[in-house]
Amino acid sequence: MATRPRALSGIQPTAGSFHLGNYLGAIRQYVALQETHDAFYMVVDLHAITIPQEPADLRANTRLAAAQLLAAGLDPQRCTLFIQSHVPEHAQLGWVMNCLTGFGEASRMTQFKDKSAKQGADRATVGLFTYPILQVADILLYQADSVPVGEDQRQHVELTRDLAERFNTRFGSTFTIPKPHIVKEVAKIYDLQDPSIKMSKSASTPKGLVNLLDDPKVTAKKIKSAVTDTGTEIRFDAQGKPGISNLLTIYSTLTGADIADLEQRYEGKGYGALKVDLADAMVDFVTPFRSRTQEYLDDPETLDSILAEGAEKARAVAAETLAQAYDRIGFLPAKH
Ligand code: AQP
Repeated sequence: MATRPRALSGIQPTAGSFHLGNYLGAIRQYVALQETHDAFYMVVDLHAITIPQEPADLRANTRLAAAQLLAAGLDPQRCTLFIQSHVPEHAQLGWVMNCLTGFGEASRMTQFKDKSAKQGADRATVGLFTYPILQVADILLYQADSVPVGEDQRQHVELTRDLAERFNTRFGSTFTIPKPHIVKEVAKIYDLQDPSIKMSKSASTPKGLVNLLDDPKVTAKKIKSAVTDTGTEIRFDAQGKPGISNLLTIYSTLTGADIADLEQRYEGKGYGALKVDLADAMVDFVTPFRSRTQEYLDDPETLDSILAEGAEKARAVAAETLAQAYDRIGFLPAKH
């Protein structure tokens, strides 16, 4: 049997719930790729501590993140799901990649600029500055061909490609050069109250952010009070009608309906009708999602054993890649 291409991605356990942008931009792609790829997905707790975390919250959110990924459709029979800190090779290869990255090159990462601005210049850590480089190691350890992410992560996958090529040129062919897997239509889901910015847990106001684990009634209300544009026509026009276009994207992706069909269905009906139906579609989606997440949380033994098995499978791959990279660099092998 031909081996499948590899996919790798990670998501941070930095909130009590994933939001709709995380789900549509990234997690749906994780679920799809497990059918066609040898897929590795991780909860990136090492990345989470680039911003201060309360230890008890971090622990709880890490479990919650794993439970939500399973509830969203990741199947441990078809993919490898693990916690990043359970595989120490990430930090080890991360150091190597730090030593290959130019300071100016790292300084150009726009995510660092955004995130450090939110933290305040004095409070941003060196870890926040170098987190894209840890992400490089995350991807290269698994020899990933494809990296499903939202648009905001494109620059980091480009950095990964650059560093993989640099390492391969300097030390001999070692790493697969990965490609971002970004689905254009959902690459950037926008804030419901300000459709000029991406939906994000740190930048969005509570009314602009749809958390998947919120009470469905709250979610329905947020959809119904989403900012729309002047006029009444329901038409996809990302520039001229960003609010309604965002709602059409969300509706189309959740229900599988074509945007053109939606435009026809709502012709002459006004924004209210679309919002009511989208609110219903959201409730239909989040209600079972919430209960499936709760089922995993209520059964910590099963969750732990899925994560233990995932870490074991991930370590086998990561250790082999790291050993090869260490050897190429010229590190003296340890004799046991
Ligand atoms: N609005 C979005 N639209 C599409 N994709 C998105 N992603 C995040 N927001 C959107 C994608 O979700 C994946 C996980 O991202 P993460 O672990 O980096 O989550 P995050 O950055 O903590 O999410 P936020 O809300 O964007 O956090 P802040 O506010 O801290 O920056 C990634 O693939 C990401 O592209």
